[in-house]
Amino acid sequence: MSALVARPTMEIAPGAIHVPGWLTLHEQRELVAACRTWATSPVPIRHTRLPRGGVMSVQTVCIGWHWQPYRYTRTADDVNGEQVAPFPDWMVRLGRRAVCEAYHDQQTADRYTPDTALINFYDGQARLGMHQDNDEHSPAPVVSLSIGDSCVFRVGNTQTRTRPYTDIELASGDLFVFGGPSRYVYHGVPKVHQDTADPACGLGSGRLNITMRVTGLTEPEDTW
Ligand code: MD6
Ligand code: FE
Repeated sequence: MSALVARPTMEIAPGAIHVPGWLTLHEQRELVAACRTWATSPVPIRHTRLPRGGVMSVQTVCIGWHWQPYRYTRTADDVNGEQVAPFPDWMVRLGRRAVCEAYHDQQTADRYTPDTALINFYDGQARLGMHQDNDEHSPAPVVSLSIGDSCVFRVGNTQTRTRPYTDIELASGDLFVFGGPSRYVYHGVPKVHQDTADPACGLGSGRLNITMRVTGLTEPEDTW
């Protein structure tokens, strides 16, 4: 949807850059198609189990490495034990383009080599509590792409999961990059605005978010 009022690129906090409408509708549809495939196999999308027994309201499937709270593994041991789908080269290139767009620094972009992505699906009721992304062993930026219904994205601070924070809207096609001094800020998704997406994005309902990361991990074989 072309907005009546243009939403400019904004640095929400140092190193936290929001680029509205970065993905074309064509790119959004291609990403949705890829995510639909990853959502079925080799590891089906599901509500991640939390250490204290609950489940997340968001549904997640991973590529490259499988994430569970506090750890990354190659196999989805809490789902079906299968090795997750490989992280494709085209997504590495997309991640580099995103970092270049956010920081206008070709060298930083060229060095950026994400090796995992968490693909989150939100139905109308799903939420994501305030958290830090600190299970990665690398301080490289996290690249976030949103498709489908818009949401409130809460960008906090590195010290506490409470105020001060800034609420922004992430809409279909938006890019958000978390790096530098903002790499470890608390953030969350307190609300999804149902039925706000342009159906041309490829998603009938709900919200899709893809976050690319650098795990900083290597295969056990690599350490020999
Ligand atoms: C989401 N994203 O937007 C969840 N993490 O649905 C995240 O948790 C996130 O968007 C780190 C950086 C950007 C993000
Ligand atoms: Fe996160």
